[in-house]
Amino acid sequence: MDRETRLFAECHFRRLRGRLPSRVCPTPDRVDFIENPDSFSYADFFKGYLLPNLPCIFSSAFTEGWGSRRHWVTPSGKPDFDYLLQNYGDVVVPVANCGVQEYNSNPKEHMPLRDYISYWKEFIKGHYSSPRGCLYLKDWHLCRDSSAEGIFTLPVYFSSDWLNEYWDTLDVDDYRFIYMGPTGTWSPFHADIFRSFSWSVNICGRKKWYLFPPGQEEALRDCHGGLPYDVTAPAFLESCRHRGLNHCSPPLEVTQEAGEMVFVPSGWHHQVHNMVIMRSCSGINFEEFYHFLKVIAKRRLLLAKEIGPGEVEYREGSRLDPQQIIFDISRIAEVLASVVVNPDFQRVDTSMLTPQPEDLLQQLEETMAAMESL
Ligand SMILES: O=C(O)CCC(=O)C(=O)O
Ligand SMILES: [Fe+2]
Repeated sequence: MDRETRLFAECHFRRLRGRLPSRVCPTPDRVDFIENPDSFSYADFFKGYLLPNLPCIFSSAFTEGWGSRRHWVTPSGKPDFDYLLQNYGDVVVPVANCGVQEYNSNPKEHMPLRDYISYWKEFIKGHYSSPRGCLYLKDWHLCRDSSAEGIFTLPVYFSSDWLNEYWDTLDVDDYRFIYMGPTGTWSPFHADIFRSFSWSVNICGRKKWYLFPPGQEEALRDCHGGLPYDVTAPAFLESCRHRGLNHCSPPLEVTQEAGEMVFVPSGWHHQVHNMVIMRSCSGINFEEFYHFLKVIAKRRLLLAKEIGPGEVEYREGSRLDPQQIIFDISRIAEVLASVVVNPDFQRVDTSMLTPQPEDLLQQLEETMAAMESL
């Protein structure tokens, strides 16, 4: 991130500060397609999509060098079952049954990848149906459980990824998931954890996304306040018509082709259908949220201390530049400041928290002040 971009972003957030947060965002007319990696900088993404919180699709040129794209797909664009079996056949993976609704999600079971692939082959042979239902391999933490060396390369646009950095630091979890499944598998309507933004790449096959800007989900609630499970279900569409829900504009529909990367901005609800086939993606209570912020804050404060001329070395060869560090510190400070004054957080017993949230906030603010001139 360059200095001008950071100042631009800080100005953007200063302007937002006085505004009401619950404003319903209008649905944009279209989703931009970003063709060429050479002419699309970090600042372009940051100013054009991340800050305005708008989705976009990156062309397959952005994921050209990925090992998964090379090894996991046959020349005819189908998943390479033999390669997957040879390399991951014994790995136990989570599998959801898309045909069974459990609250607003699907029940999950676990099985070795080998069994899932057998099911998949049977499903294809059975003309895309099976007595076992429609099973979707979801949320497989391949990167956490085994070496994912070369499978993907973190796009520069997502290099300051707080959620994954948090879990990597704790060495417990991550938000990097693989999904794979036959045509017909799908993910019900939801928004991502903590209203985080996410990005996701199709290794092969085609996905259809239904995207709803933040706030629009409110108009979709039923009489009990529940959010829909399937926004494409005829009964749901009929109930919308019945209730005269024309103040809720239809979702943005996006088709994601093989190799393409979708950016899902913060707080956007979405539903996803596999039209042809597989993907890999990146992506608590108040106490845990504080812990999460603290871990990232400490890491940024440490990096801030080291800022000298040029770039700062950062985890396994990827780098965070000084402007990104300063920007992250100011964002963490702002989020923490709003956590500290939140009435729900004030009900939490914070006496055991170290450092005390107010002290951490002060440290962040002092560091920001000391770095103002950079
Ligand atoms: O691909 C899917 O089925 C779900 C993707 C999703 O919800 C996400 O990446 O946030
Ligand atoms: Fe999602």
